[in-house]
Amino acid sequence: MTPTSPEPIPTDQWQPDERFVVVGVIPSPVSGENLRAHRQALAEMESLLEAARAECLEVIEVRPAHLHAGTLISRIRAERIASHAKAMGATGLAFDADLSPAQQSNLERLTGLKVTTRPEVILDIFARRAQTREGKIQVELAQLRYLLPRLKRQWLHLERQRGGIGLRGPGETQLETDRRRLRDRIAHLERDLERVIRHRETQRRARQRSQVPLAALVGYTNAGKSTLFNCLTDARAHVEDQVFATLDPTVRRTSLPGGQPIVVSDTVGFISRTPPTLFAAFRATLEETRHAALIIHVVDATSADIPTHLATTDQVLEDLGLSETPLLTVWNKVDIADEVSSDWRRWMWRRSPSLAISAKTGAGIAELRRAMAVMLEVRDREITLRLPHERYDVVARLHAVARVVQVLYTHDEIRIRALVPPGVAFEFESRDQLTG
Ligand SMILES: Nc1nc2c(ncn2[C@@H]2O[C@H](COP(=O)(O)OP(=O)(O)OP(=O)(O)O)[C@@H](O)[C@H]2O)c(=O)[nH]1
Ligand SMILES: [Mg+2]
Repeated sequence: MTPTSPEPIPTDQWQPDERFVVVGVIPSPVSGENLRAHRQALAEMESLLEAARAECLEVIEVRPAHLHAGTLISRIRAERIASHAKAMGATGLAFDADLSPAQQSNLERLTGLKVTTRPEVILDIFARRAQTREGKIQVELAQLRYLLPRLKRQWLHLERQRGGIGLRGPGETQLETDRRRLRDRIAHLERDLERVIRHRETQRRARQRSQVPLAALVGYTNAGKSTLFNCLTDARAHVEDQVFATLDPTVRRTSLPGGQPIVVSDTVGFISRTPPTLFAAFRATLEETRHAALIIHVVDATSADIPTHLATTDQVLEDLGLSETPLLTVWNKVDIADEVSSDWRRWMWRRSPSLAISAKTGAGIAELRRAMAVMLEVRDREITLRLPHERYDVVARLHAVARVVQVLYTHDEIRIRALVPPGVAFEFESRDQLTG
């Protein structure tokens, strides 16, 4: 325990009336496929701003012949964009690029406008949406880690807001004090987070002991994970036509055809080019997923950039060490998909096993539940029991529901080894533990 817990540090929350011009930097030469992905990311930047309750006035594409170390795009270009943006009444420029702290502060100084980036916008949305204690700690941690190398710029911000004229940084001493405060707060939050994670781990172990397998819903943001979660579990998780509607993980128990109990989890959606600090923070949230018996990758069949959506989720799963977990891809929103494009069909054939569903209308859900049951069944658990001869009923039951690998009748007991489907494993669990 720390004797005094460092005060929360106010991060740079946006004002409700911020208006941005989005600047997309597309390094040339660019191929057709690449250009499409860039444009899709730019459109996504608009949804991100909207989710952050800011307005997007215009999107400007810049294709610099070469990148400038100090300002990414040329100073002249930056100045021109700034005067255009100011004429439109913009309060800032939102770069769909990962600006270094130096580039960001140089551009702010040069343009006299607030300059923000994709990671900052995502962090802001997360800060607004986090509900649980864990979510809040994680977001604050990610914000502070992002802020640390940008402290000087932040300070300049405040100075300008106060109407200060100087473009000087704070005195070294002030900066050092601020940095120390930030580091103290980060250390404090890390300890807090560790406690919360330990608690969650205990809950998870309890569930694992009860042998109920977990099916984790994962996928790109806005794919329909929460809608499907509700559909599968009769729950009322928050659904919204917006990126990052869900931040905090939810789990709920339900059963599959055949009566097998399972736990389904709904988690935060993924997005391409997630800020690394944010991903590190949300790893813990996805920790749950690491113990899944089955992963259900939900894909929005109406997406204009299916390859990026697939690749983003595949990459996150790989980073989490989940490449070996059984995976079922479900193509959602098929009730409207073909009106948009039939592209999804082409992609669907390449991924097996795949299913087409509509979480909204319920089409394909019965098939999905059956597929889940089948896929979970293949994950049998090996148990070894030692039974007194009079419990031949247990042996008979094992023969009926499991695959018996070996039976040994000794003088005073029956030793039996069997592969039991998770759905019925709980029946034998206490005996398995007794025999250790
Ligand atoms: N037409 C149609 N719309 C759907 C379907 N499934 C979900 N949607 C809509 O898609 C939007 C996003 O749905 P959510 O369930 O919030 O998506 P999510 O994947 O949980 O999103 P995040 O939590 O933001 O990552 C909502 O407007 C849903 O109503 C579907 O099968 N058909
Ligand atoms: Mg959701």
